[in-house]
Amino acid sequence: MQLPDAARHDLTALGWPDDATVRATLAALPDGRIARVCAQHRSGYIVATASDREFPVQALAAWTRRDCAPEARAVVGDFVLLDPQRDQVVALLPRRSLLQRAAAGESFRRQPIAANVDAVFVVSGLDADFNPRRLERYLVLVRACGAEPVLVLTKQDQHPAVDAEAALAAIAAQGVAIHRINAKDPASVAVLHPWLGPGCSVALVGSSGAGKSTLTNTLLGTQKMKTAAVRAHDAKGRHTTTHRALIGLPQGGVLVDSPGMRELKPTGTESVERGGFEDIEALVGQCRFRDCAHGSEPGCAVRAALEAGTLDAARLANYCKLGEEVAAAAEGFAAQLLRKAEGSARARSRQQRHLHKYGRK
Ligand SMILES: Nc1nc2c(ncn2[C@@H]2O[C@H](COP(=O)(O)OP(=O)(O)OP(=O)(O)O)[C@@H](O)[C@H]2O)c(=O)[nH]1
Ligand SMILES: [Mg+2]
Ligand SMILES: [Zn+2]
Repeated sequence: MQLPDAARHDLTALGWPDDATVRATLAALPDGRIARVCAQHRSGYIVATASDREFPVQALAAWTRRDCAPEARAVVGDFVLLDPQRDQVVALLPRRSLLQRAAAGESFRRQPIAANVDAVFVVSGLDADFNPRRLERYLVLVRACGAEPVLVLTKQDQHPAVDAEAALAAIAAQGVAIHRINAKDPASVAVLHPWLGPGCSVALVGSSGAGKSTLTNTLLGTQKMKTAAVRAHDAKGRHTTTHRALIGLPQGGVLVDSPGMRELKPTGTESVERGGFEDIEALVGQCRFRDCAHGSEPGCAVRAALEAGTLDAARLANYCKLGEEVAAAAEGFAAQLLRKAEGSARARSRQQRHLHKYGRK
């Protein structure tokens, strides 16, 4: 099916980028309707098509099976092909990116957050909830998914100064854009427009109370998402947003607003070095010994930087902690795959023995 130009144009309003690879994918598609997943429900999805309607559709039967890997199912942001006659998903289209974390409590199950996003706004209030170590953690996960991370620091109108300039400068030095805004003020959020527009998709992540829904409403120009004041004593949010939702913007493109995250564990696919710690990685490369533990070894460039005050000890500790978490998650995930493979091999040999004994019925 060759989509007419008008339909292709409408798809960019849904965040479908109009580049050569995508045009080739479109041209190769069989007859059907392309839709984008706006929300996920227990039994199916809410999707939007180029004609801008939102409606419920049924999931593929394979996705409802318990052993279906979470990343094999459609998630918010995915493009799917619908049956031409019925409101039923028939295929998941190839993804450009998939933002994911390890499921809370279970380190070895991956939990997709949003698919096909070009940028991720890591939203954080400049209030008492501000935590540079948490921001570094977000950057590691976002960098691993292939989307561009952008730090969006909200509540600048209430908290113009924050005591973390060194940590922010280190993040900016890794090429990450940082913007301080008042999420309630349209003029202030205009600095984010370069990431928005036809064919662009942006996911908002961050703790509860950070201002993700406030920012969504300001960019949208209407109070679509519910927001709520944070607790006075510690500035923690109240988990106001409870479902992930894809929202079309008036200028084209989409935003994905998410519930605030309590826990953000790596999946084991990340690279801490490329996740915003390139400077520490470069120092490690300058240590005299390849297996330097940065303790009492002579010629340790990491310790020298700590002593010279050019490297922050808390940031170094976070780099080490995140590295250990990524390695443990990768190991746990591999062990789980192995257990699954052994389980199915045992089941196959049981079946073979059964066939041998009783023959095929
Ligand atoms: N003054 C000011 N208040 C803000 C700003 N951003 C958010 N707020 C307020 O912070 C509170 C929490 O904002 P929400 O948008 O509900 O936060 P959220 O990130 O969506 O939180 P969850 O949905 O719980 O994850 C609300 O009372 C907002 O009005 C800002 O830049 N300036
Ligand atoms: Mg919210
Ligand atoms: Zn060293």
